[in-house]
Amino acid sequence: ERLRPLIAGNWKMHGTGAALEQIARLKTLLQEAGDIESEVLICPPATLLDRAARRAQSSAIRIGGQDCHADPGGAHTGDISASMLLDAGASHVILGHSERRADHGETSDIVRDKTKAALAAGLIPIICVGETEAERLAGTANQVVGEQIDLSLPDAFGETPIIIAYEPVWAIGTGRTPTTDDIAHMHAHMRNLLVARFGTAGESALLLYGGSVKPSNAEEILRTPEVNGALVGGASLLADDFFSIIVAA
Ligand code: G2H
Repeated sequence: ERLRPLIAGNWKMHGTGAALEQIARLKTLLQEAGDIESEVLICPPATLLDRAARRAQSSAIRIGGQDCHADPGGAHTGDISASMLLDAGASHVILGHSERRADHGETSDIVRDKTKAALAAGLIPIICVGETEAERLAGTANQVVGEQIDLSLPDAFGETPIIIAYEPVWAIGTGRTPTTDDIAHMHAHMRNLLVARFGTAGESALLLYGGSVKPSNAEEILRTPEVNGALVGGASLLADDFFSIIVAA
């Protein structure tokens, strides 16, 4: 049985109020298209969450955060808790993106704590993993991603679906992508690890690919075995580009 694909847009640190027009445009495109198989998610900057959620109302577009704190509240200036994201209209949260791991020193242990916090608040976490170019060249990509999965995931997800995004660091925002063979191998490796640890929840886990997904390569990537969707950065900023990736799934 084919898992329902998830196409998630990660706006990163892009967008002020004017960018909400892209959500309105996407809403129109989706309405005109009628039945779309994929689930559609947009993760705007935190400042836009509430307005984005309002714009997305009565459409199939869901809204997510890009990070949350591991604690439910407290003296953490500048941070945002999982329940705050939920309150602002988010259903999902991206965790452990390589930019967070690099810019903010997020280790897999921290990502696991954040994942627990997201689950406790009722958010669906999207946990990011991926090797650097040096690790790929050294032949350790499988081991690195395996360790990230082992450590970044808590032991129980309850009823919440497990969603992992495989984002090779060297493919992010560079226009370079792995071959579909390389993606298929890594996704099969991740599937095996998840099934071994979580059983049927691992079988139904959504394995997204991320890193320079764009309209011109989306179809090929999205029909690669064990790819259940995409996490899209740059190409999610314009509704028309993002829409063509959505319909390619
Ligand atoms: C990878 C991806 C979205 P881009 O980070 O998370 O970004 O599609 O711009 O490579």
